[in-house]
Amino acid sequence: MKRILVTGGAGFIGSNFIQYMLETYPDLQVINLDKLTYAGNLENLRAVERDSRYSFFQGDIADRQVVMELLSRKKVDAIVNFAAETHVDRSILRPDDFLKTDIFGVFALLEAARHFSIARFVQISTDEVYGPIPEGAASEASPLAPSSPYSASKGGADLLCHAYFVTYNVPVVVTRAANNYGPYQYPEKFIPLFITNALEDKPLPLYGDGRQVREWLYVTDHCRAIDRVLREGRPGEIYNIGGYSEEQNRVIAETIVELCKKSPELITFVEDRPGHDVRYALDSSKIKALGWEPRVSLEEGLAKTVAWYKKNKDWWKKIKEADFKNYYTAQYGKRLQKKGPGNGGEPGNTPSRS
Ligand code: NAD
Ligand code: TDX
Repeated sequence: MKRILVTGGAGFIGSNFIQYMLETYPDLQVINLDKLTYAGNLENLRAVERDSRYSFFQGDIADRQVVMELLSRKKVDAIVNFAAETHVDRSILRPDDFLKTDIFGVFALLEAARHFSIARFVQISTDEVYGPIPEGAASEASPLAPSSPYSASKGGADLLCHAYFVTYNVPVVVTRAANNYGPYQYPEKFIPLFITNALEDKPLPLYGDGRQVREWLYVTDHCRAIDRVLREGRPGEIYNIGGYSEEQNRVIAETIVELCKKSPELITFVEDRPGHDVRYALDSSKIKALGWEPRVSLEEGLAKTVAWYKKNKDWWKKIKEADFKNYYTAQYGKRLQKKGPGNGGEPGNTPSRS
C-alpha cells in the first residue's frame, strides 16, 4: 500500500491514526480530506504538517464533486473514512448534519470508490449501532438497534457499505469500535469534558444515576486495529474492536477527580440523556483472531490521558473559550441549574463505587 486517503483526519481518532501510520510506515503517503467542522483541528497534526509524505485538503465528503475531483487527481490504494458528526448529545439537539455526513457522505465516498476501483475501503463505525447490550456482548452478527440519530446514521452507513460490497463488489470493510479516549479528543466527550472541567474546578455533569457502562479503548490501540483491518481484513466483513475494559461512568468520574487531585464533590448528577444506552459491550474475538489485542489498560490509559490534558492546556482552553461555550450552555445550562434525579437536591451526594 503506497498511498491512502484518510477522511476526517483532523479529528480525534483520524489525527492519531495519521500520526501512527506515518510513524509506522516510512514509505506511506497520506492524503487527509477534512471539512474542518467545529471538531476538526489542524493543530492535532502539527507533528506531521511539514512531512512531505502528508498532504491536506479541506472539503466535504458529502460533496460528490469534491471527492471525485480529488480522487481523479490523486490515485490512492485505500480510503479510510473517519469523517462524521460524532457527538450523541449534539445529534439529539440537531440531527440534520448527522444524516448528511454520516449517511450521504459515506454514499459519496462509496460511489467514488466504485468509480475509481479503489482496492480497499475501511468504514470506521461504532459499537453504538447495536444499541444497548444489558448482558453479554454484541458480535458482528448481532442485530442493529441504534438509539440516537447519531447511531442510526452510522448504522445506515454500515448497511450501505454492505450493499456496495454485495451489489458492486466494492471491497469494503467495516470496523465497529468501543468508546475511544486519549490525546486530542474534543472536550465535549465524557472523559475529556470531565478532565478539563475538573482541572478548571467546574462541575462534572454526570447523566442519570451514572451507572451506565461503556467499554473503553485507548486511541492508539484503535489505530493499531484499523491498520490491521486495512491490511488483513476480508472485504465484506465487519470487525468489532473492543478495549476489554468495561466500567460504569460514575467510577470513571471518580477516577478522574482522583487523578486530577480534586474533590469528588465536583461530580454533579444531572438530568439523563434521552434514550441513554445503559451498556455497550463487544465480542472482539474476530479481530483478536487477526492477531490484534489492546495493550493499554484503562488504568494506564486514564493516567496518560489526564497527564496529556494537564500538559496541553492551551490546546483545550482555546476550544473551550470559543464556540464551545454556546454548545455547553445549550446542553448543560438548565441541567446544572436543576440538578438531576440522582442528586435529589441533597448536598454532597457524591457517587460511591458500591
Ligand atoms: P471527531 O468528531 O473528533 O472528528 C470528526 C472529524 O470529521 C473532524 O475532523 C471533522 O472536521 C470531520 N468531518 C465532519 N464532517 C465532515 C464532512 N462532511 N466532510 C469531511 N470531514 C468532516 O470524531 P472522532 O471521535 O475522531 O471519530 C472518528 C470516527 O470514529 C467517526 O466516524 C466516529 O463515528 C467513529 N467512532 C468514534 C468513537 C469515539 O469514541 N470517539 C468510537 C467508535 C467509532
Ligand atoms: O456530560 C456527560 N455526562 C455523562 O454522564 C457526557 C458528555 C457523557 N456522559 C455519559 C454518557 C455516556 O454513557 O458518559 C458516557 C460516554 O458519553 P460520550 O462521551 O458522549 O460517548 P457515547 O455517547 O458513549 O458515544 C461515544 O462512543 C461511541 C462517541 O461519542 C461516539 O462517537 C462513538 O461512536
